[in-house]
Amino acid sequence: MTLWAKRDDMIVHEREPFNAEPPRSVLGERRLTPIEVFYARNHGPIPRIHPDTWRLELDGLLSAPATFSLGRLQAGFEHHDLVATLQCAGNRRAGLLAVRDIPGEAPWGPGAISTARWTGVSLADVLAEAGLRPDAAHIAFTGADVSPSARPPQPFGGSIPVPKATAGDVLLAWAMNGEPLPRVHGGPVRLVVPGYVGARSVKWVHRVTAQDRPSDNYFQSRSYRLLPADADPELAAPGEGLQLGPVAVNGDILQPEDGATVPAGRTRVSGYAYGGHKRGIARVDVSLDDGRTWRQADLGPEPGPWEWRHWNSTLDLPAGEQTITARAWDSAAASQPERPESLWNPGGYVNNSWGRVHITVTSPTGGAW
Ligand SMILES: Nc1nc2c(c(=O)[nH]1)N[C@H]1C(S)=C(S)[C@@H](COP(=O)(O)O)O[C@H]1N2
Ligand SMILES: [Mo]
Repeated sequence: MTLWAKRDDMIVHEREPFNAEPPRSVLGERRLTPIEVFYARNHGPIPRIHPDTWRLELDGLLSAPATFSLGRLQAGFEHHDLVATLQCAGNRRAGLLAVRDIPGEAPWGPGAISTARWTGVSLADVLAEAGLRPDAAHIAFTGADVSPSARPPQPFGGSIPVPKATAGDVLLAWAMNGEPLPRVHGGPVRLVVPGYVGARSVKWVHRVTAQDRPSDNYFQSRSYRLLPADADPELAAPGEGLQLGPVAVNGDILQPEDGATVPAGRTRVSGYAYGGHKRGIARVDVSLDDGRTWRQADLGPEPGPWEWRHWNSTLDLPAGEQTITARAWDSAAASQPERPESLWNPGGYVNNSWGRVHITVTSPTGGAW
């Protein structure tokens, strides 16, 4: 155990603020990601808030603004369990960095995605009690952490449109995989916005505001937006570009590890695929000739609506330098784009290009004895 009770094989991009992802091999093992290897993405110092003193303020376009303690929240509303995948918009940024530099952004591999069972109350229920007014179009969240990387420095925040906030699947969550929500993951209480980029699942949430426009928080209006490839992020006006919300199909290979040396012959290849917002995973294909020919992988059991899906295939690997490629198809028959070159953007977000690992396959006779 090292930082924040994470396993010591985590790939730590930054210690302060703490940013870390699990290695590929760890993610493929199960449906729920154990907390000790769940990726962590932070933009500032992690606040310490006692559950007894935590309060949630609801304000803005509401007929009955209110303040909730954790006890009142837990006593006042029905509890829900939801298995949901969280994926950072920067997941797999390393593939974009290989195309062109993205100054100041961490080179996340394919591990900025994890899945947990979250327990909490439905944001829709809480908003209904607070009397959401018809002129409210967005629900904004504010966290208790102050990010020095924001300009100007400010608490982390963001917003989601009212239809998503009131759909019933967004949780104010206090538990993760059956344990009290750990501090590093937003404890005592965080948002879980399934199907949206991780940035909207605001941790250490203490304020929920109903308003007529998206949040003007730095992390909504400046960061976590998709700018065109030729835009200058310093010059682009706040709110310009596509503010990231719903996630599209993505996936990658988890086994074998990129750069691994494996013996020739039958080898198990496995990975994850995530359909994103309201889409399931319908098929996964794997290729040994960078997409000229494909074969279908075996899909894991049909998951819940907000979960990733694991897949595997056994490939007969010939000796030599090999590239294994994988692409997922979602339930709307959309698939992952072929190359990161076609996706490059100044923030290095949403790289959902084909999964690729380069490996060395040794022939049985070429062994080192
Ligand atoms: N208050 C707050 N909430 C936050 C963040 C943050 O830095 N501060 N990071 C966001 C981002 S970008 C992601 S991807 C997820 C990561 O959640 P995790 O650290 O529990 O994996 O939290 C989101 N919520
Ligand atoms: Mo993120």
